[in-house]
Amino acid sequence: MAARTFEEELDHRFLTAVRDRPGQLAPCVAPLSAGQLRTLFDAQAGSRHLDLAARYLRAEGHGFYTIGSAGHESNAAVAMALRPTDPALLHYRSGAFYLARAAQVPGSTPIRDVLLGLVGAADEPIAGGRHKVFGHHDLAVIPQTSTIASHLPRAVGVAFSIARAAKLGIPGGWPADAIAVASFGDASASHSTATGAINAACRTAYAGLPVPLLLVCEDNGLGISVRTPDGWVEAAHRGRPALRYFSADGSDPQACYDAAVAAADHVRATRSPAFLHVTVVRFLGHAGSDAEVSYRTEAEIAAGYASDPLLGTARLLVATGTLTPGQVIDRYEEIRDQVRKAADEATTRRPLASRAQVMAPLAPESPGEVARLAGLAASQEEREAAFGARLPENAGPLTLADTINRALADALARYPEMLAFGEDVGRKGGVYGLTRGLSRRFGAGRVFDTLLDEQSILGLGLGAGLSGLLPVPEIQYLAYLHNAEDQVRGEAASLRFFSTGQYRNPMVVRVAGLAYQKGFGGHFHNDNALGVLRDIPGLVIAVPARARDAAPMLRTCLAAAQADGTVSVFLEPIALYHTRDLHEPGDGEWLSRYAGPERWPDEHVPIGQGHVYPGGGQENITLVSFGNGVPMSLRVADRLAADGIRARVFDLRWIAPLPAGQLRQEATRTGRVLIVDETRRSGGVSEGVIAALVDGGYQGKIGRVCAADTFIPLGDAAQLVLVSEPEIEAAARRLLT
Ligand SMILES: Cc1ncc(C[n+]2csc(CCOP(=O)(O)OP(=O)(O)O)c2C)c(N)n1
Ligand SMILES: [Mg+2]
Repeated sequence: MAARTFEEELDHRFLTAVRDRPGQLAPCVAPLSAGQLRTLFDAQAGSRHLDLAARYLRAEGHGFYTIGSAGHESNAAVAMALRPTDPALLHYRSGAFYLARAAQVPGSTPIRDVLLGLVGAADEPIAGGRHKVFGHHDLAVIPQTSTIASHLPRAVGVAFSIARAAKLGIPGGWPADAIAVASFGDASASHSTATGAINAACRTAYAGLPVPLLLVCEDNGLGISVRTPDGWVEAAHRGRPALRYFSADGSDPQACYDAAVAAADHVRATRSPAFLHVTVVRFLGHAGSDAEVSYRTEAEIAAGYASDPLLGTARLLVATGTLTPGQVIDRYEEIRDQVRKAADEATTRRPLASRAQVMAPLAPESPGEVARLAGLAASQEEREAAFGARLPENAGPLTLADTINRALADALARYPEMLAFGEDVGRKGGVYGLTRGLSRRFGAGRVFDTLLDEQSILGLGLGAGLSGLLPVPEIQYLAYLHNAEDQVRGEAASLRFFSTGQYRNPMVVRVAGLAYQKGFGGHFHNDNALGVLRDIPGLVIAVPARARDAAPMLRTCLAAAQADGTVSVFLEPIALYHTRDLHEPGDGEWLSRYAGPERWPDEHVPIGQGHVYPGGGQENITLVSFGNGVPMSLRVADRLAADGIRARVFDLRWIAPLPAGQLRQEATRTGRVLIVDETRRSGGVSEGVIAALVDGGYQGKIGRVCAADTFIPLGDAAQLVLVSEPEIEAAARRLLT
C-alpha cells in the first residue's frame, strides 16, 4: 500500500481516533453547551477541510496559497469568547477563528470567502482576488498583509482609538465597549514589530490610558523551521507591567474557551491589554511547499496528532453525549463535501482581468469632493475660540512654520475627529514649534505626546483612521521614518488595496525633513532621501516650499483623507520653516499672509498640481524644482535675468503623484529643462521627473543638478555634497549653449 501523504495521514488519524478509540472519550460535563460544541466543531472542521482544499486546489492548478490553520483550530474558541463587532486582526493560521466569528453573523458565507481567496477570484469579498487574506467588513475582520507582526502596531492603535473616539464623542467604527483582538505566531512574537507594539500597549496602559487589546499568541513552537525555545513565549510575556497573561492548551477546547473568556472579560472590564498564550501544534508543514521532514523527525510529527484540536472537540461532543462517534464522523464528512462543492464552484469564478481592475482601489480619487471639503472652514465662532482674538489672516505675513501651525489649528477646529500626535507634539509643541499651543487649545485628548517609537506613532495613526478619527501623526525627522517605514508601505498604503476600499486608514503624516539645515546639521537632521516613499503605490507626497502653499496643501491632504481615505506624507522642509527673505536680507519675500476661509475655495491646490513662477515674456529655460530648490531656483532665475536669460521656475509641490502633464507643458514651452533636486542623484526625485518627461514625449534638452550619492556630513561640509546656487546657475548656462 502506498504511503499516505501528510494530508491523508492527518485526515486518517482524526477519523480512526474518533472511530476506534471511543474509550478515550470518557463521559464528562462541559460548561460549553451542546450548541456551542457543535458550533466550535463546525468551525474547526470547516477550517481543516479548507486547508485540505487549499492543497488539492493547488495540485489541480486552481489555488495559489497553501499556508493553513491545521493544528491551530482552537482559535475558534477565542472567536466564540468575543463579539462579532470586536475588531479582529488575524494571524494567517486563524482560519477557524474566522469561521467561528462568521457563525455569529447570520448570512455569512465564510467557506466560500476563503475558497475564493485561495483561487484569487475577483469576487472574493474583501481583497477581490488581490491576496488570500482573512478579512470581512461585516465581520469586523481587518485583512492583514503577510509581513508577520506588522499588524500589531495597528492593533494597538485600534484599541487605543476605540476608547479615544468614545471619549471625544466621535462615532467611530466600533462600539464603545468593543475590544480589539490580534493574533500572531510564536516566532512573530519575537519580531521587533511585535515587541514594539506590545511594549507600546503596556506603556500606554501603564500610564493609565485605556488599551482594550487582546493579544493572542498561537504558539506552535516553530517559525517555519526555527524552534522557539521552550517556555520563551511565557517567560517573555508573563508578568509584564499592565499586561495580564493567560494561557491554555490548544488541544483542550474547554480550557481554551475558558481562558479566552477570562482574557476577553478582563480586557473588556479593565480596558487594559491581555496576552492569551495558546499552545498549539502545526500540521502539514509551514506551507504546501515546505518539506518539514528536513527539520523535524517523523516521530515528532506523528506525536502532534494526539494534540489535534478537532479531536479535543470530538471528545467533548461524545463525552457530553452531544454526538456519537459516528455522528462526529458524519459531520466531518458532510463538511468535507460542503467544502469540495464550494471549491468546485470557486474554480469557476473569474480572476482579476485587467490592470485597471487590479489597481482600482488604489486610486479612488474624487477631486471634486476633495476641493469642496478643502474649501470648508469651522464656523466663525469656532475659529475665534480656536485662535483667541487673533485670527491668523489678521496676523500679517507669516513664515512656513507659523502658517502650518495656524493651518493645523484651523483643521482641528474644522475636523472634530482630527488628532495630532507624536514625540514632543503635545506640551512642547514640537521640536520646531509647529504644534505650539495646540494641545492647550484643543485639549490633550486631541493633541498629545506619544512614546518615542515611530512605529507605534504610525500604528496609532493606522488604528485611529480605521476608527473614525482623522490622524495627523508627526515624525520628527525624515531620517526617523525609516525604522517604521513598513507601517506606511505595508500597512497604510496597502489597506485599501487588500480590502477593495472597504477599509481605509485616512492619515496625513507630517514629516520634518530635507536638507540645508544650518543650526543643527548632520546626517539625520539633513536627510534628503525620498526614495523609500516615492515608489509606494497610492501614497501622496506633498512638499510645500512656502507658506502660501502650505495651508491649502494641508487642507487638500486632510480633505483627501476624508473623501477617499488617502494616505499622505506632508513633508515640511525644515530649512524653510523660519525663512523670511528670498533675494536679500529684509525683503520678507518668503513670508505670506494667511488666507481667510472666504478665499479657501479659490486657493485650493489639487493633488498633483504644481506652481509656475513665470520668468516674464518668452522664457529660455524651465527650472523644475521643489522644497529648498524653489527659492534657490528663483534666486538663480533672478541672476540669469541680469544677463537677459529668462527662466521659468516650476515648483512641483507634489512628488507623488507628480504633476506630469503640467511638467511636460512647462518643459515644452522652453525646450530646456534643468531639474534642481536636493535629493540624491540615485533614487532621487529627478529620476522620476526625467522619466515623466520622457514618458510624456518631451524631446527637448534635459539637465539636472542633484545631491551627491552620500550621507550628509556635519557642519559646513554638508555644502560640499548638496546642490548649490552657483552649481544651478552654471548648469543652466550650459543647457543654454
Ligand atoms: C517580517 C517577515 N519576515 C519574514 C517572513 C517570512 N515568514 C513567513 S511566516 C514565518 C514564520 C512565522 O512563524 P510564527 O510567527 O511562529 O507563525 P507560524 O507560521 O508558526 O504560525 C516567516 C519567517 C514574513 N512573512 N515577514
Ligand atoms: Mg510558530
